Amino acid sequence: MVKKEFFPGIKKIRFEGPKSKNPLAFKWYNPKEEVAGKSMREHLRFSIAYWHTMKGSGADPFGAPTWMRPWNKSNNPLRIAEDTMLAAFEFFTKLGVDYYCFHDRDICPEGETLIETNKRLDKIISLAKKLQKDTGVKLLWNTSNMFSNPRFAHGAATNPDAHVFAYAGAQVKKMLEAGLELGAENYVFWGGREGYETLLNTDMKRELDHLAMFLRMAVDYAREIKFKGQFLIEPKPKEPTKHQYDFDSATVISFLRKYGLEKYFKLNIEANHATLAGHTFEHDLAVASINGMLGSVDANRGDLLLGWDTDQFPSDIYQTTMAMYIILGQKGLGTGGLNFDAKLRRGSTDLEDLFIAHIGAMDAFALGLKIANELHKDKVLSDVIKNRYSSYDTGIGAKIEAGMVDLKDLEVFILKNGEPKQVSGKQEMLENIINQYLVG
Ligand code: XLS
Ligand code: NI
Ligand code: NI
Repeated sequence: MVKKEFFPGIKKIRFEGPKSKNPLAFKWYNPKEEVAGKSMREHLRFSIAYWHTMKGSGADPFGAPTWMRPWNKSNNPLRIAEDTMLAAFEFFTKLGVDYYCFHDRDICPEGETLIETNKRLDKIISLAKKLQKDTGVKLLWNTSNMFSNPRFAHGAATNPDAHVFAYAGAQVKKMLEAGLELGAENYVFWGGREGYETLLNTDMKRELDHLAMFLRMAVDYAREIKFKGQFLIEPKPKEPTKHQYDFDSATVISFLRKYGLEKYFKLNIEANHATLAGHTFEHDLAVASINGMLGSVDANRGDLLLGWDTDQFPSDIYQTTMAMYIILGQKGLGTGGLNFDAKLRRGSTDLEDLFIAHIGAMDAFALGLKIANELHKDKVLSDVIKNRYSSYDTGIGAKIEAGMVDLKDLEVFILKNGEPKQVSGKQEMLENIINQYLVG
């Protein structure tokens, strides 16, 4: 059989340096280049999101699909699933990305029954396994789509109907087995429709208890089958429901702690979800990181003028620098990676646009990595921050941190020392310095 080629005319993408005019070459991402003792490739652990890159169609609520992909040509949906998988691995290897991520329903359409669906899945999973072996591409994480099928209209684990809860459980069971089979390094729970529209018909306490119970079952089953991947929860504040339960890092961490689940989970932080929650990307990364729970990243970008998840490719170097600053600060993402949960704009209809978009995103993170490393090396921020809190290193501050003083002691201190002096936060100076680093 002749090997099918879905991206003819596109060769393996190479690093050509910042002066290159070739849109199909890396300007900054040089996989072998060392930064702080590790190659860029090891630092960045890029991953492709199967749902956008392979299954996206360009359709929006106002119009039909605009992207006519060569892997969607057959009349047989199972043939399409196979062709899509072949095209995916051609894309990963031509782009030079080591990881990918998928939902169960991305890689294969559902059948009439669970048995039929799982049989189909088994076939496509074995194709994925073979292609992983042939190419060396690995599975960063997989997940279950428990939001598209109409049965999940009122949620999955938080559905008021226990029958639906059970369906979701069966689905996650299968995907944990798939994760084991494919060596997934993580397993993601993104909320889907876990949330609510109105309290007029919702028992929020019961729904949250059910969600915790569901996650506990997943942890137990993973242990039973010896699936070792890291569990991740991906916060998002709204969309598709009005109030998503996994609002942001802080909300998810307190939920996990309430139910005693915190040691089994880390967080997968998505840039556009953080901004929808009214935070910066780096804020939600930092909240996860200071709690020891930053596990992975969905690397994309929103649009400040639009109030939904636009899932654009990351291109803002300020943002990628701040993200990499936090990631380097915690010595990397461990088993996590930078997954491009991003899609082309509807009008970007050329097949090569898929490559161009990912190249730009990889370059943006490569630059972010290099600049963040310089900031760390030169202690640009850390020295200023250390100094800003230095009053806690000696005297009354040290006693406060050590828990050695009470309110009466504080009163005595003030009676003796009077008003504190005004101290500048130096924000503009720091912003100016960051710009010097960005421009180089
Ligand atoms: C949706 C989420 C989703 C998860 C995977 O907004 O970003 O794509 O990453 O279920
Ligand atoms: Ni995501
Ligand atoms: Ni998203």
